[in-house]
Amino acid sequence: NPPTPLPTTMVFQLPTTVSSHHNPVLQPNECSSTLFQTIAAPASIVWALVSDFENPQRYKPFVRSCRIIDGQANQVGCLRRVDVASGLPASYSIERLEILDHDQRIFGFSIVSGDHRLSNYRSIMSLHPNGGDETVVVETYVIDAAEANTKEETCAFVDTIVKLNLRTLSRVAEDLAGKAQQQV
Ligand code: A8S
Repeated sequence: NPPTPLPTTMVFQLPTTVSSHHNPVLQPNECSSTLFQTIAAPASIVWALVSDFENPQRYKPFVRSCRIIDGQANQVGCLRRVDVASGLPASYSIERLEILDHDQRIFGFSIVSGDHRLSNYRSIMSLHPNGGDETVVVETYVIDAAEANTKEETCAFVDTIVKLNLRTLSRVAEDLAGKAQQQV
């Protein structure tokens, strides 16, 4: 299933500690979007992929390689350098791990620099077991509208990337879950 906009009713069913991450207060120059993806795999499998800050290429198809350039991997505050595929309007991005909550399964990172035009980007993902070994992933990002672009254009560009990442996450996690079942 393709990622779809989050029905607002669902935000209010999340615990307040989680839903606050998906209801950001925006500055006038900022835009935001929340997307969700249902995945036919247990949250433990999805979380293993999402929380692996050092290896975004496991589910982000544009990422060519990634390495930790400052701090300890998977410690809040560490920085990664992500090199992306050619043909994109950028070649690399420097990103900071902001939140890694293994109990509530909340992951957050921000983009601190790079040769792209994404300014002040930050993203929060939360995972929600949905019964029957299904997981709902909710991702909210906030970004400054690029100088030459409208908020709509900026969000349309980012939405395209995030939706593709979520779809790929779904496929990879479902593949892993299928393999895990075959071993039993
Ligand atoms: C993510 C989200 C985004 C990544 C963007 C928005 C990026 O990696 C790509 C193209 C760009 O122009 C910017 O979760 C940047 O990774 C694919 C290099 C940052």
